[in-house]
Amino acid sequence: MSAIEVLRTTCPRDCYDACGIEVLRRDGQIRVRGDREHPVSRGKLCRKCTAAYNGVLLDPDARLTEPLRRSGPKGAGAFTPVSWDEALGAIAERLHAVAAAQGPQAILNAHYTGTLSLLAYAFPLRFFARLGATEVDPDTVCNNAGHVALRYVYGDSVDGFDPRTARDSECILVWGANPAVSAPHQHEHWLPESGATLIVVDPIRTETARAAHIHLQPFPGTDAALAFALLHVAHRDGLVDEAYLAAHAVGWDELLPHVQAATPDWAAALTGIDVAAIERAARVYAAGPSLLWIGQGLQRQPLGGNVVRAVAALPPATGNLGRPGTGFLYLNGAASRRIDEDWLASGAGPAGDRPAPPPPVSHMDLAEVLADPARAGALVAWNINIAASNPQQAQLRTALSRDDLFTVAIDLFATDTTDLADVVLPAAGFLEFDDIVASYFHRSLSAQQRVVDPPGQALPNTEIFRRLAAAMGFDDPALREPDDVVIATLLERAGHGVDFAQLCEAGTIWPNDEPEVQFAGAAFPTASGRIELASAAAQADGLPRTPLPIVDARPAGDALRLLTPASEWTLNDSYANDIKVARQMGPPTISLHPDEAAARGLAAGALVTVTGPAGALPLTLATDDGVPRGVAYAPKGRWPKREASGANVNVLNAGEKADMGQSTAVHGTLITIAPV
Ligand SMILES: Nc1nc2c(c(=O)[nH]1)N[C@H]1C(S)=C(S)[C@@H](COP(=O)(O)OP(=O)(O)OC[C@H]3O[C@@H](n4cnc5c(=O)[nH]c(N)nc54)[C@H](O)[C@@H]3O)O[C@H]1N2
Ligand SMILES: Nc1nc2c(c(=O)[nH]1)N[C@H]1C(S)=C(S)[C@@H](COP(=O)(O)OP(=O)(O)OC[C@H]3O[C@@H](n4cnc5c(=O)[nH]c(N)nc54)[C@H](O)[C@@H]3O)O[C@H]1N2
Ligand code: SF4
Ligand SMILES: [Mo]
Repeated sequence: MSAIEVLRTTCPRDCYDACGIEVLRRDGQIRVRGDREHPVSRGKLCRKCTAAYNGVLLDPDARLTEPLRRSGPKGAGAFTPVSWDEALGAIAERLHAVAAAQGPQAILNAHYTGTLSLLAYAFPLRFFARLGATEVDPDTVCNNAGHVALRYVYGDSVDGFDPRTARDSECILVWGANPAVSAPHQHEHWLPESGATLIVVDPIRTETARAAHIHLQPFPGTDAALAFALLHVAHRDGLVDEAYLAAHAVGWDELLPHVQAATPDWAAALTGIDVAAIERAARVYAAGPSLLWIGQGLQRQPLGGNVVRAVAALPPATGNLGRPGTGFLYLNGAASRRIDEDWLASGAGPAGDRPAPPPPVSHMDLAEVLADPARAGALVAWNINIAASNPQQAQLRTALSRDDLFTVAIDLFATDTTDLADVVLPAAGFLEFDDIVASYFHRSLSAQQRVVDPPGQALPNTEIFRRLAAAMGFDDPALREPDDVVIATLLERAGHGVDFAQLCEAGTIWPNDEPEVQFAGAAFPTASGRIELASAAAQADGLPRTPLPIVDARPAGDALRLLTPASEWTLNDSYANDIKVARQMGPPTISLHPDEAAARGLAAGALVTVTGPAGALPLTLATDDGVPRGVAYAPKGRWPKREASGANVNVLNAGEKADMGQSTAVHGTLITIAPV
């Protein structure tokens, strides 16, 4: 037997952590574990990835290993293996035919974050830009309302605090994020080791909330009232940084009347949080230095954009911006590590030399658009499992079953989405190709290394789209650039003085030795060059000039507000097909407060029918006193085809939009529950 090699790579999933991974390899067999020297993973991956990366990901029987063509009715799961040439030839022929008959905008490009590694995520977009396809705006299924809101206020949503600055923080306010599940290493290490007072705002008493010094538990969709009340206390108690506002913000005068009206008593009545807790949290946060983590769960609400604008007023108003230990984070984009994402996604120079793409479509409208032959002749779904993660699950299935819709699906596994496709292409997993990972929390840059061969004929996204471009007769050099050249160019442009071999050796680098201070230069890319607490841009878009102290109405009658956030055991919809993960997940449940269940005559363990605006779903009732009255909790991430009902929680979700960015308001879903 040969010696064991130890190789470094990085988890590229849609997760804040971007863990460093150690791969032990001998005779072509590998075992995956956390990199002990990596400051984030510290020798331990999350439990779901430990299972899946040593389980279903390496299981050739579970993986797609060859291109497939449908050989039975849509959705029946009957496919015949074909060669890459035949599959790509068939795709090229149909895409050309749709483009000729209807125009290329009738070809839809649906993609998201199955992998966030830079090339596999973005290089294929060069192909779609050349084609002139309609993009299904990726962030509309996740976090676009928050992006739009933060751009109104700061001109930028992807330039967050550097987490290392927490060493100078006295308080960390986590607002509508649940790192115990969605960023497990930040929950386990970063938060407690900061030594800061931890304030968590979450309607659910999550593990993150349990670990907090102060847990504020608002009714979902009432956070703007809380934000205004915190500003009220800060203002009343002389904790507003008038000098910072005068120098760097516009619109505080317009906000102030709302702030003065938003007493803690008023907010307590709307949010359900008691006055003393509001007062205490306001003083601790305002005293600072404080960090604000704006979670993605926070803005998946009917008024989610307004909520984020209101919350985003806290850092400048209290002087918690522009000095060590302060700032806010929604996401840290790769540009903060000088990665040229525009070039990666287009291969071209500045945006000016490209033809304008057709207007994007929201994921909230995808089912409707796909049902319309005039608008949708073909769909390419890659890096996403729309039949599990999108709203209007039943309507989407019907649309995907249209005989005259040509669907290509690209994945590692046979998902609900690939089952409904005409051509299925097998994608390589992250252990099987080289790439770069840029965490969206840490300001680090990491290598993703090929440590094992892909199963069968699977190929990375990049190579699939290079070959498809060739099959289509597109000969633009940008569509043919090999991965090693793209990687080298990205690293060279970033100018951190490392090439890919050096990055692989290091695993992860932090381009700056010292934490950067967010907005240290107080240069805000808004129209005024300042923080816009009142925004003419928002007004021009038909929105209020300032955030408003408004909340969602409480559900009427016996309706409950359903929250379906991240699940501990899946990463979005991934890993539900891993045997160990599936065992841990158990049957699908919906949790209510014990008093809520009792008031409805429902006992834990009962089978209930949950009815939402788009459909109904049988679930097992559970009770949890961390869930408030009037709210139900059922995490996302199950595969419809693995459920007895053939559906998951998105069968309930009608695709209601938030107030900004055509984005999802999934946590605004109202349901009723009845015994089966
Ligand atoms: N009810 C409800 N629904 C939600 C949400 C919610 O909170 N509640 N959250 C929403 C959010 S935040 C998001 S981000 C979406 C996520 O929804 P999705 O993007 O659909 O979920 P993922 O599981 O991240 O990835 C989808 C697929 O990508 C595949 N994949 C992984 N790596 C690769 C690769 O290298 N190449 C290719 N071609 N495929 C790959 C995986 O196998 C997986 O099947 O779901 C949304 N849906
Ligand atoms: N294990 C695991 N990790 C993941 C994912 C996963 O599916 N599983 N998904 C990844 C993806 S795609 C994303 S976008 C991130 C998301 O990760 P986070 O940013 O943590 O967001 P969510 O988990 O969607 O929701 C966080 C919290 O928001 C709360 N919430 C819901 N409504 C409200 C409200 O009205 N007000 C307030 N204050 N809180 C509210 C929910 O109760 C939940 O606990 O996680 C990533 N990490
Ligand atoms: S999903 Fe997140 S926590 Fe799990 S291994 Fe990947 S980066 Fe780490
Ligand atoms: Mo997401």
